[in-house]
Amino acid sequence: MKTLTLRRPDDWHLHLRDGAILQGVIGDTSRHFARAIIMPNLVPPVVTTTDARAYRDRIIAALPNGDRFEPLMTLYLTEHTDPDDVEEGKKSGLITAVKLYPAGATTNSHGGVRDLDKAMPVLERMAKIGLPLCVHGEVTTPDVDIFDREAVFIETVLDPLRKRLPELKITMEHVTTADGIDYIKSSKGNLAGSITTHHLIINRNAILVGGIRPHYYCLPVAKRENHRLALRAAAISGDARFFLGTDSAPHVDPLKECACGCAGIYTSVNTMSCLAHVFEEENALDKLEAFTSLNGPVWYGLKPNEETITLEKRDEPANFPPKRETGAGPITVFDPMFPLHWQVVEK
Ligand code: OTD
Ligand code: ZN
Ligand code: ZN
Repeated sequence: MKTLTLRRPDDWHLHLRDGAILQGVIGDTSRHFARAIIMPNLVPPVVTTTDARAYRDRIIAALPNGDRFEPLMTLYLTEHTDPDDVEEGKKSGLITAVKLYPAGATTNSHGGVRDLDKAMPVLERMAKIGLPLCVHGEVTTPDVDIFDREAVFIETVLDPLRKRLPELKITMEHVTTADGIDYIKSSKGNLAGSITTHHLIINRNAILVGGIRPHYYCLPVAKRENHRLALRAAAISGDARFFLGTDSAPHVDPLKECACGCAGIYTSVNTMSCLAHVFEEENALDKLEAFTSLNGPVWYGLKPNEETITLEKRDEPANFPPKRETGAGPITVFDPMFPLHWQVVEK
């Protein structure tokens, strides 16, 4: 039997929600991951240090007994965010990053930023104190095709911002295009990118071929095959600027399976199995640890985890539950459309 031992992974982009969903999903992350950057797009969003502290407490309270897991908190950037509050959040050790959602770009982002100029005082302070900005890198203007939103964002928002404030450390989250990968690779510094599990596995056909498949719909929407291949090449390259951010985004089934379904794919349950499969397929199992456990901590100025996890490749494929039942309803688990032979050995 093949086995693979890695330092315990971290998830550098995760949605845990709140209440019954948080309660239902947190264990799927804390089972395998030591830390995760927690997205602030609750309703209402996590905008102040006080909000973030209270949310962190709710996450800790929801953890299954005995699980050690550290939520790394973020603030949702608005045009009214107070630079002093952000600085205090960083100094107290509570805040790991600030999140930029262009208004309307994804789930619960209507309160995001419309005019980046209005957020410049906060961004300047972040540059000064070394606090990273995580960005959802898509423009939302109606004249831009949804498949081009990322490329246009790089050209019209990200690149100008980086020129204006080169000291600001920016994570381009959930990169979905070859354009994004090339832009990060060509940058001289202060820029890194997270890649999701599902964007390494599906292209846009998964959403549309043979019927509309809402459980493969997420934002940024999956792109053409050439983009998926570029993401794979970056993930397995060992390049320290690329690391895992699952963007696992649970929604209960009724909100996905309807005429106007929510965006989001729930991958926390089987992410490590999926990634081992992908990296093996690419003959790059030796690079998996860099992607899941080493590159992210370096970027965020943290130590890699001391603990390890072991994966085993079994003859029998794993039997993941198709749905995670929660107090708010069932949440469909990502189906990679191939059998998963790699499994984390549960302690
Ligand atoms: N994408 N769904 C959600 C967020 C992300 O852009 C994202 O980070 C969500 O449901 O919160 C999604 O498809
Ligand atoms: Zn996003
Ligand atoms: Zn997300």
